[in-house]
Amino acid sequence: MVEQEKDAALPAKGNFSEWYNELLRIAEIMDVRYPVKGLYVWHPFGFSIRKNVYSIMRELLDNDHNETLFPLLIPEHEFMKEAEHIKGFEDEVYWVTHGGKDPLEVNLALRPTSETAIYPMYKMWVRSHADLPLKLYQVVNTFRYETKHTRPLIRLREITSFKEAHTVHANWEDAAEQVEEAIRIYQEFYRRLAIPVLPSKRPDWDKFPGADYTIAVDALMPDGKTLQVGTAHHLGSNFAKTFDIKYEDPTGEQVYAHQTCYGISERSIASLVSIHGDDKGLVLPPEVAPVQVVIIPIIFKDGTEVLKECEKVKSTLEEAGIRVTIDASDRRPGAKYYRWEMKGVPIRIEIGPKDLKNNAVIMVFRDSGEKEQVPLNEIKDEVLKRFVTIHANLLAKAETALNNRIFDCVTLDGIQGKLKQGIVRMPWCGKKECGLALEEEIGAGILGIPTGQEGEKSAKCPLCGTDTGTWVYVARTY
Ligand code: A5A
Ligand code: ZN
Repeated sequence: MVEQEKDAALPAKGNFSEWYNELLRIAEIMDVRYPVKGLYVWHPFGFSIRKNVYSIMRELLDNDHNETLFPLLIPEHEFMKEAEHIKGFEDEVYWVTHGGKDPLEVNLALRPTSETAIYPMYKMWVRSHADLPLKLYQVVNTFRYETKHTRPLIRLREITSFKEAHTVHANWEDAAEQVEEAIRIYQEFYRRLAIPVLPSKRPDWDKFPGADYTIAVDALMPDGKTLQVGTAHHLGSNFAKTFDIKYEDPTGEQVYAHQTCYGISERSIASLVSIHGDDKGLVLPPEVAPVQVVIIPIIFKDGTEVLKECEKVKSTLEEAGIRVTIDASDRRPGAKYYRWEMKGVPIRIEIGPKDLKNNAVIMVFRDSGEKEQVPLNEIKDEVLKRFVTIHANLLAKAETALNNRIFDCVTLDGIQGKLKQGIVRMPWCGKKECGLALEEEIGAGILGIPTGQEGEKSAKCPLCGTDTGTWVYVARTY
């Protein structure tokens, strides 16, 4: 191995935690050396993945939401208005108390989320039923003084890529429909990332502070723990009453609005790199790969002809909107393969003198490792066709991995054994005591009730023995 390669050796993915940290470093996604706990730096390559991922989110939302941008600082008196919300967040807020040496007249919270920044403005913006529904979103940084173990992209104190949508509706039912729509949008978003997610209704004690209820989507990480990668909250008229958000209905009466909010963060990228990556590094679905095709010239003596052909192939692909790089550095081909495999480039094209004689190139696919000879005049079509199948393969593989790791269990012993491997589905009577006792006894919590559940077979809650038709997901969580 050349020096460079040894430096960059990645631990096997079986050792997930180490693999994850090293992958973020070697593939140049995040630099974790910033000297504040829970704050990390995006490398340009990682940021480029982020850009592609978030443009999918924007595309899905821009359909019928508008993008906006609110201030980072929230005055204390606004932040302190909604009692439940305060209770949920007060231990997590960073406060700005000084301007230079002067104490501020009003302390300012760094937003941990933006309800209390946005809703005082909604009070002024919402006047009539004709203003509804109002659907805005923003992509911002938020700050949470997290006390659990911080990890890059997973648990941050500065969440740098917080997409939060805030909607206002005429009544409770419309808001409930919007929560369902939000979950559909998140499922589509994750489908585009080739990640299957499980939507479930959180138990009451785990809902968003100030909400009527919360639906979350979870992804299964390679170590069998789940990661909550998105949430949608029905806020009822709780915030509307606190912030006095009313509208005039068609009969001229002033009525409180109903609201929802829903958010995702760079956890989406944590799940993306974790679920698809392998022992060689990143594996990216083509749509979000910063480099979609890398061309490696195989040069022996005079490389003029080969390089000319590489440029030609590059232009052809670029004309079709494909992101292409030629690696013409003087590294050995093996070192180049290694490098671009680490970066998750979906397709590698090798072009050498022998290939030119055959009027063909060699294509190698990152997801399967498969090789194929492709005639020069078919390269573009083949690449576009393969992008579709690569995405489908990644999704199918992730779906199989998920389905193989969901286990139905009806006894505490059974649950404990299976939790090491993945997610358990168990009957639950619905009582909080049983939910909390479960956490106590086996150290894993109820994720929630799968959405759309009906007609399940009846079974006994393993904690209290009550018969129930409700089954919940239980998992070890990040
Ligand atoms: N205003 C609503 C949308 C809200 O704040 N919801 S939330 O608290 O549930 O956060 C939305 C999503 O952000 C979560 O589902 C989770 O995926 C992500 N998230 C929350 N805290 C995070 C943290 N400390 N680091 C990274 N992501 C986080
Ligand atoms: Zn019970």
